[in-house]
Amino acid sequence: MTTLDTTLRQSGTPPTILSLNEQWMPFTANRAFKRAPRLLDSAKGMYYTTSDGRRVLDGTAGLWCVNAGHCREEIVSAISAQAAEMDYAPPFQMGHSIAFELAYRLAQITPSGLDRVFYTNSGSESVDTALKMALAYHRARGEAERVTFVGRQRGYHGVGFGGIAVGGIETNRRAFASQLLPHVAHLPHTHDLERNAFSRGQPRHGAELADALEQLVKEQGAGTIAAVIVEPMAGSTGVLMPPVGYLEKLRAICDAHGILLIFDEVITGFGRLGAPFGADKFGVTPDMMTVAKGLTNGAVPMGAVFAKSDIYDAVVNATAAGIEFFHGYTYSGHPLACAAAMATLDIYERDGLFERAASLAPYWENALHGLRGTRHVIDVRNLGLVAGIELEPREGAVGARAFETFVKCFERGLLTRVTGDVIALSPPLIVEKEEIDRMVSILGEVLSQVA
Ligand code: PXG
Ligand code: PLP
Repeated sequence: MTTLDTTLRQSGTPPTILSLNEQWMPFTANRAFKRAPRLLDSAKGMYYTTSDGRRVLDGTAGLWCVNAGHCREEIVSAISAQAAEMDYAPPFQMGHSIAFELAYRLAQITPSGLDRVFYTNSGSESVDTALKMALAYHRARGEAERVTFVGRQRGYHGVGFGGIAVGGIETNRRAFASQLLPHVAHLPHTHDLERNAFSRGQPRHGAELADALEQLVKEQGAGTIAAVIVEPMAGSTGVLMPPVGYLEKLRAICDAHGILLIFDEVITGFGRLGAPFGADKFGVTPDMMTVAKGLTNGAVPMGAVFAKSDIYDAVVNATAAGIEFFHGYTYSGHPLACAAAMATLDIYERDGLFERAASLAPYWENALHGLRGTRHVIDVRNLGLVAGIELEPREGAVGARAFETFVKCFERGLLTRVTGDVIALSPPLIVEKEEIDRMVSILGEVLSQVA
């Protein structure tokens, strides 16, 4: 049995022997972790404190979600006040005011037309919900034969069966490949180191990759395709920026053939790119948008789908009476999540955090591109307050070098995130220039030391 002596705890709680055996950890090398755990105990602003009392600079906003920084007083007290006022309310055939109030507020900041809000509890649930909405929409309009979903190679859309079917990360699909959705196609990914390495912002080459959608339409017939789902900037797969003109092209092809365009903005939503949403940053408006993470600053799980009112109207008006959309979650619009989201939106607005991200972006870009020339680095890409640093893989051990870098950075007080041989950075939008410099210098030192 794996045990952990926590006598080093600083919090004053009595020393206990904590077992690591029972929790089956998500997306984690369970055995290696339990041999050498990395444990976080508390968080404030830009920093975590580890179980052995070290401060760690949060270079990843938790997991791309704590955009306003950790443990903000306003969010903490909003959650606690709501818990005392009304802990839970059933969302089916019943309503409560804060859920409507939040939806109204969200509709004010979403791109024009995306003003219908459906609540979920995660990005994965948002994706499944949006895919179902696409089918319901076409059925409602008498086009029930539009069933195919088009995703993209290397796409990440969470871990529901819908999300892994349209997703394009092979390791997430392989063990489940025998039971995925039957009508799915994938566009090529847009990663092109040969032409685009060390691009600042959107890369110049690759808009033509969107033509694969036109080709699919030719092969399958437009009348069979329900929706295209893409991340406007692909995060989880290793930070892939959309080439200039690419998203515009996808939008035009979808428009020409009556195909819905879904942007999965679970990472890009709520200021990450220096604009409210990726749609704003890139000037391309989808028909639906999936969000989660930054919606509540990560403080309470919550996701949502934003849909154009035409989609809502078509689905709702197609039913003579009764329930129009047979879908929903026990915790859709959970009062604590709504309270957290309202307080989060207050902070984003009052502190101008989306604008702050935009104004820091040039500094961020210069600092990160300072890693060009550092050992192992074969690409640096950036947009808003996101960066991907791609390393030359070690021969025969894809991902090993980046994982070692992650562990060493953590030991030196910097939290990073790694997928394959890409190190991703996405700090809270409250980050200071001095902290950006520190991230880059820790990362640079570690890279010059790892084999
Ligand atoms: N869509 C996108 C675009 C995401 O980035 C999800 C859906 C799923 O959300 P939930 O809340 O179900 O996890 C995500 C989540 C990483 C990493 O390491 C990224 C995510 C999740 C976990 C790890 O980059 N994104
Ligand atoms: N499984 C069972 C047995 C349930 O009763 C429910 C909800 O009532 C669910 C799963 C779905 O749970 P959720 O609504 O939290 O997604």
